[in-house]
Amino acid sequence: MAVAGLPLPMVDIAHYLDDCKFILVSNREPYEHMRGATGVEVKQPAGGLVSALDPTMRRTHGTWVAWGSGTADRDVTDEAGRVAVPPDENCYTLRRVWLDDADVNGYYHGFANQALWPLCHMLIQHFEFRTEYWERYRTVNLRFAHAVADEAERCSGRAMAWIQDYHFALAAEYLRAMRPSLFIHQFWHIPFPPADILRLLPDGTHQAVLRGLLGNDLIEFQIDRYAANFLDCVEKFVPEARVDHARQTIVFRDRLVAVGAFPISIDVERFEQMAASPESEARVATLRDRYAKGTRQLGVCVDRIDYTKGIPERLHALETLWTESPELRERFTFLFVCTPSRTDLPAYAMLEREVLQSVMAINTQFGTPDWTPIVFINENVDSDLLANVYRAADLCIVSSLQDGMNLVAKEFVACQLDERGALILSRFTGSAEEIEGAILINPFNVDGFVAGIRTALGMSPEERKRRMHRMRRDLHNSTIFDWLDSILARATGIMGAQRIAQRQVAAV
Ligand code: GDG
Repeated sequence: MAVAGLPLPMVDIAHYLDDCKFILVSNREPYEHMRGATGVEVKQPAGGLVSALDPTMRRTHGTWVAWGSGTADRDVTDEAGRVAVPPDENCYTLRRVWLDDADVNGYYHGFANQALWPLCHMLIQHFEFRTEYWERYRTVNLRFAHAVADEAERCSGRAMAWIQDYHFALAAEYLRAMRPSLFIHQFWHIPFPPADILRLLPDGTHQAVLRGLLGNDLIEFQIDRYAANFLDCVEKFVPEARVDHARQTIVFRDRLVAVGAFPISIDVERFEQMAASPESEARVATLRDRYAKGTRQLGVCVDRIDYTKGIPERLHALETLWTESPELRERFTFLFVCTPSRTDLPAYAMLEREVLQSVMAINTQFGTPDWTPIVFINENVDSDLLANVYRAADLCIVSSLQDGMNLVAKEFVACQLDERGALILSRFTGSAEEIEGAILINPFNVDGFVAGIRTALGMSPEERKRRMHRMRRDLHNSTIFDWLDSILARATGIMGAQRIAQRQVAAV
């Protein structure tokens, strides 16, 4: 993957940061050094966050702290785990934190992905708590906090740390103890559960998670409902905290912690460009010729194979549709892009097997010598191909059982340059609260789900165009750069207010 030639950032972060050093913290690193056949190769993991934040980081000359997961990562860093990136351009510092197998197993696969992930998505049948995982999670969060504190120490002036996600629920509190005046904020990408779910974590642990997050000055959630759940949990489980629901603030250990909703989005122009390229036009024409000629229609979906995404529910709805409406056989084909994910965890490996079996059973039951109902791509495909698939489709289904936001819905809208497609979207995604014009479904209600697909299939081209046009217009007003801009505006606003308050105290 390319490491150079990324677009310039559309948010001038320097304008916000003034002389303040920016320290970003995430589990995944923006550049991985890998041992390859021809020596060390540098890879940039695909994904919205890295492609939005890397150009931004280039402007800040700050530091990105992340797990050094590449096979050659240690070969290129100094003793503190630091390396200048992007390679040959040296715009900012990547500070790698080293994790051994037991750390990865306990902190990442264990507590983050087997306890917090299912709990936050309210899919408690997958929830597994082990004390050993929790201990590792604490140790690794502490290690990250030390790395950030060290980075803050290295600069003479002020610094701001921005932590990403549920891998680091405890880091802010540890960091606060090390650097009391550091400005710390955190974006929580996944849902935040109601109190009755959070308390399934053992006594002491759910309170620790909340107190950990309260080490921040600002906690950003995707939508208001998750922010409200967090405030509610703090009120119930952290008796020393004072919660103001109307202002979305908490007074904790004599500090004010702000909470808010900042819905994440995508780099809309990047997706549009991918969907508009000459190669894309050709691929879209091929896809339509093969699957959507004349009155035939093509449905698509794109997911990591994860139990939160409602993949078996989607298969069940399609099976029901083709059973109840034989006339749709050979007239409606569905393309699944299903990327293997977290395959080290038994629940994920099992889900992948289950999905493959269902696809085979459906194709055997309804398929004919000339028609395969489900075309299944079971690998990570490049983002250009994704853009072509989104553009070629007559409809896209996102059927998550719970989802913090869901970027696939927004990517589909961005790539619909011909405005021909309908979006079928689970009510239980953050996106459903933002996108107006989708056909909303409840993935747990198979009949309603099937009715949603029928509505999409039967919708007139004019109505689809009208809806898609509106969704595209709204998306243009809410890109990943708007997201970044609103977070930084809020964070620096709070920082400024804190400085004024400190000066007033000093003057008394
Ligand atoms: C978490 C939250 C929140 C998928 N397959 C391929 C591929 N993808 C890309 C998609 C999309 C991304 O992966 C998936 O994003 P989602 O938003 O659907 O979900 P999570 O990974 O669960 O992310 C979620 C998000 O964080 C951001 O805050 O929206 O709610 O769960 O971008 O396009 N990309 C490529 N090949 C694939 O095969 N290139």
